[in-house]
Amino acid sequence: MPNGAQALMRTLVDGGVTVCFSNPGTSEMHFVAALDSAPEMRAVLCLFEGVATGAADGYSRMAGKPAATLLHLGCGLGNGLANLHNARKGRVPVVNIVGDHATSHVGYDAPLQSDIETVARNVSSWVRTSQSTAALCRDAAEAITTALGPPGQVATLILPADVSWGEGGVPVQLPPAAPTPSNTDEAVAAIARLLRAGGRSALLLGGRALREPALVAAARVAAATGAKLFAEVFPTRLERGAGLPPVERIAYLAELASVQLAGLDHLILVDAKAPVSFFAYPGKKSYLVPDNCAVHELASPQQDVLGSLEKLVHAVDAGATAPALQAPVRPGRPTGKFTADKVCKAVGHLLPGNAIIVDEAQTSGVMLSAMTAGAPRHDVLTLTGGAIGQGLPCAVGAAIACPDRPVLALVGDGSAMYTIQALWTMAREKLNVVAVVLNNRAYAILNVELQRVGAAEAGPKAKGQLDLQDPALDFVQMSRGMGVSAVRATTTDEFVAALEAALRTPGPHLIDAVVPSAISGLKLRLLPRVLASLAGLPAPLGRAIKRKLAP
Ligand SMILES: Cc1ncc(C[n+]2csc(CCOP(=O)(O)OP(=O)(O)O)c2C)c(N)n1
Repeated sequence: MPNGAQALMRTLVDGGVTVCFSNPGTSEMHFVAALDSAPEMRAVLCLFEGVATGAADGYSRMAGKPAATLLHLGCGLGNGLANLHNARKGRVPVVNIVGDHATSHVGYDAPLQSDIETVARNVSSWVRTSQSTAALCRDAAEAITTALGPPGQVATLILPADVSWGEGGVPVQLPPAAPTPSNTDEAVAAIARLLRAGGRSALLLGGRALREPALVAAARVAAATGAKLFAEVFPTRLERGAGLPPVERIAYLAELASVQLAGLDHLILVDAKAPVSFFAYPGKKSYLVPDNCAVHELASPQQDVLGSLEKLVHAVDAGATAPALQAPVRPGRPTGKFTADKVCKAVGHLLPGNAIIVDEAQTSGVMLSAMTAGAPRHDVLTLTGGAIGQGLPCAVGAAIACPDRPVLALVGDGSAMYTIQALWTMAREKLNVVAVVLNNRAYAILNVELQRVGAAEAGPKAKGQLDLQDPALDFVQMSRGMGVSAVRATTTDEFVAALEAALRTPGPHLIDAVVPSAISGLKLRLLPRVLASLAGLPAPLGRAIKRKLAP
């Protein structure tokens, strides 16, 4: 008979969980030993829990099934919380296995004793401390089923050491998945009626609605009814590029989102929430839906998104309507002064087909959407929960889920430093990741926010909290120190050459792109650029962008 840990391993593997991003300690040693009992389980060591949880998030977004994490008690789980938060907000399935002291040891308040369940609850919709070896695999099967959803969720199984080492574990198979209902015919018909009634309507697509089949269905509805298509601000996984329906993302800046949504009579949610601003600002609205706009829900996160959209296609008689599709168009090779925009332009110029872009470029990525709009089809994974330090780990997970696809991670220097250890895992696992650090030597976005919140005139101490110049971070040395080849680019030509070389050479590479901050002279420069990156371009900006994109 297997012990608890061995039976758990079998239950995970049989339940489709075949990758474990781990950072273990003593209480997890039986689980670690059991890894070799299941050849199907890939174990990936991460040198910080935030890397393990972010990798599990990225893996699951691309694999469409959960990975496990292996974390060490409350402290280890706590270290991984920020990226579990991102997974939760993105409705991404993750199964955490968190080791705990043996039940007989808990009463002694040993140094690592803490209230793990309390730590877990913040990010997990399912938390259980398994009480016995006999119950363990039933608990694990429930954790996997809950994580799978819909909606995808974070489930945390706490594994006391004696439950793990106890004899008599019995693997458990997952129950057959319950069918996911689409919205009712009546509800869909009501939405179809209002779409045909002639007001100004938009579909707001989120979650699973940003995958190709759902996008095509939504684009048919849009073409047949004149409704606009929006995507949520930070998509979990957006399929885009040449040949796919283009969709305009709601802007991060509430001022711009309000412009996008102005004049709408109906906003129809498809696996998405009604838009709110990221933060509250004095005198500004938090809820961004215009006052006279009615909100309807075509598909909730619990429902069948594609099924509901297909019902709507039928109800508006759009089955034979051709969806608008993005034409192939790439920007020319960038030249001249090196800026973050040139990095984005180079990405648009060189992006290989079927790539996965992980976008944590922050202010430096303002032009990324526009520059890659007509590139070969690709997936974009974004910072769903706003907790930075997600980009490099997410790239690890995406590359493990899709070993045949190139992964390009664009990360701000500030963001990169949170989970820089991800580079070591990239090297150890020989992942095809090109990491571009947009090294503007600042927390530049916070300079914007400092102005937007209307704080008092910033003095040197305040400005010092947003400045990363001294000492300058040397990402080339850090990367090489973790086994990832790296170069620094300080000119546009150097960057383009480095990106070309990195994309054609297997294995991980890092490019330290030393760029000026994209937001100096904030009001004059940032807002027009963000506006320009939106699909509904005002004419002069549209012309300017087209000039930039012209080969
Ligand atoms: C976990 C977490 N800590 C802190 C923040 C606050 N924060 C938001 S953006 C940012 C700085 C980002 O800097 P960088 O990645 O260099 O991008 P830039 O703003 O310079 O474009 C910080 C600290 C956050 N969002 N999440």
